[in-house]
Amino acid sequence: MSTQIEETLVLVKPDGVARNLSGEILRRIEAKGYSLVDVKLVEPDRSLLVEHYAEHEGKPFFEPLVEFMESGAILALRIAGERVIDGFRALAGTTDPTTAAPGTIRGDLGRDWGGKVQQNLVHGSDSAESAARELALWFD
Ligand code: IDP
Ligand code: MG
Repeated sequence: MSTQIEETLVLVKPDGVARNLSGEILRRIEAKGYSLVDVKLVEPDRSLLVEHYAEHEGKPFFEPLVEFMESGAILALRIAGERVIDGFRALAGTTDPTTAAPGTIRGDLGRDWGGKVQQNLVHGSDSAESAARELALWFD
């Protein structure tokens, strides 16, 4: 079995930064054994967010999602480790924070707050292709 080191993009979304959970989220990533390669606090242009979420364009939650992502600072992380792409998705938990499993970032720290969009604290790339595309968008 290959032990190739992967990299993935993690975003602490505006709800996570505003709730001062960046440190807790970083703690979980480091405790799992992944390493931090690069990090920056950003307030991205709308065009970057539209590009980032291109696969969801046209869906009913697309516009509220982009507005939510524009609502405050985002902490972008480039992290590395063996199988980190799947590993971080497991740490994050499933998309809906109300029903995400306890023990995960979304399950322990998130819930629905009555907004129009799921404020689920983090983004993680979902495949090697997405990771390459998204890291280029946010870091290059
Ligand atoms: P993921 O972040 O778990 O990969 P995606 O399906 O890629 O989930 O959706 C991107 C983001 O869009 C989610 O993290 C969440 O913030 C939001 N979202 C996804 N599905 C819905 C929905 O049905 N209603 C509202 N917001 C949603
Ligand atoms: Mg996704």
